[in-house]
Amino acid sequence: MHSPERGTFTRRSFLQKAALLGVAGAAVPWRALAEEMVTLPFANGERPLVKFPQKRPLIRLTARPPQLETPFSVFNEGIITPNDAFFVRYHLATIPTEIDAETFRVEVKGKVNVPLSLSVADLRKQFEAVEVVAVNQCSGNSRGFFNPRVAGGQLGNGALGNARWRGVRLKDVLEKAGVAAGAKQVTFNGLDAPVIAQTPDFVKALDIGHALDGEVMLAYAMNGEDLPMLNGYPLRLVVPGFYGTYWVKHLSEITVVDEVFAGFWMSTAYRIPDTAGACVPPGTAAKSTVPIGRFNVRSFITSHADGATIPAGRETMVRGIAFDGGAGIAEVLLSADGGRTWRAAVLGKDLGNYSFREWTLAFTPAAGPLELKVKATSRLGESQPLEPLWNPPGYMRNVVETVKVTAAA
Ligand SMILES: Nc1nc2c(c(=O)[nH]1)N[C@H]1C(S)=C(S)[C@@H](COP(=O)(O)O)O[C@H]1N2
Ligand SMILES: [Mo]
Repeated sequence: MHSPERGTFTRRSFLQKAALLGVAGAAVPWRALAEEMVTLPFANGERPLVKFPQKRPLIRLTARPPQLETPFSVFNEGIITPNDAFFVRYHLATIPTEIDAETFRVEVKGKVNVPLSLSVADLRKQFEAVEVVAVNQCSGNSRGFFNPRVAGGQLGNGALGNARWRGVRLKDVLEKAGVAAGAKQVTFNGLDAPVIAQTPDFVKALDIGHALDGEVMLAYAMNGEDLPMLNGYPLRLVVPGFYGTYWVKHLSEITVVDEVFAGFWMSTAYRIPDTAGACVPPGTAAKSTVPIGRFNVRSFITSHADGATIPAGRETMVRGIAFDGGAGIAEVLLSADGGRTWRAAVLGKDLGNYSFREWTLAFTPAAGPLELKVKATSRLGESQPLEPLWNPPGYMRNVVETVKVTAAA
């Protein structure tokens, strides 16, 4: 079922053993023994937990390139997602596994007055350091729950994470280069590359006004450490409130352009229906599309998994997270009766509008089955639908989540 891994990455010792035994590429019986499996709650949801460099065992969607989900229980351990648990998403199979920070440069070019070539040390020396706590979420997070199902990585809810990013403002770097009149967009390219020339390189674009808003960041650190290699070492774009697709890793080229960039990953992929809620009737195509942008509002229960048993007649603390695309969370409501009645949860520490916001609520259930539901509202008044919205690429799922538990005496 799982294709053999031939990269330099996972389970090197196993691969060496397998090679010695001459079984690399054949059906490898040790794999099932070596790997713990998890089952995401949809058809064909069986996944191995696999350890990659600098990472704890994560839920592996694909090995080449690595696509790893964070086990959901991690989000109950704290509001910041540890670097070694942070999810990983790549599109192209040729990814850097070693980068020399001494020789690494990011080029700033195109419609600028003075092109720049900057090391991470230059960025640290020449520009003011800034920090933001921000959620990075893949557009296709939770795609596996789409019904009717859609093509693409069948992700559970773990393709997101919340980190404290440190770096410099893209604005400051662009202003040092001097943006020429007529600039329309800025494109971003990283060191990863397609295996075959026919595959379009992963290049993303932001409108010039967005690139100059002072919030978009070139980040060299995450939670007080260098970026993990798999999360973009030594430099990545951080676009607070925007889907992860724009957060280009191993960022090596920043190009100011005087047109709307037409590359594949902007003009064909990562587009959503141009409708309210970015949705269309299930199973239909969108009439027109636009590039995906900001997160919609989401919330999760992290303290209890589906099928959990809680004590009847005694107080239980329910806990979780909520976030949106940058307005901040105004309110989180919890229902313990399948959505008939709702109570306001207590919001935790505010780490800024782009961060996860913790929420808690204590309640005392009577014995019996319970449907817990959580619904957040942003400071813009945007909330979550009770029934899932649908679109062909399986993006932006934000239905009110339900966790079924049983209260037992
Ligand atoms: N260079 C590069 N950057 C990339 C990608 C990629 O394929 N190559 N994927 C993007 C997508 S779709 C997502 S969701 C985020 C994921 O960030 P992470 O791997 O650090 O979790 O990286 C983005 N940056
Ligand atoms: Mo993504």
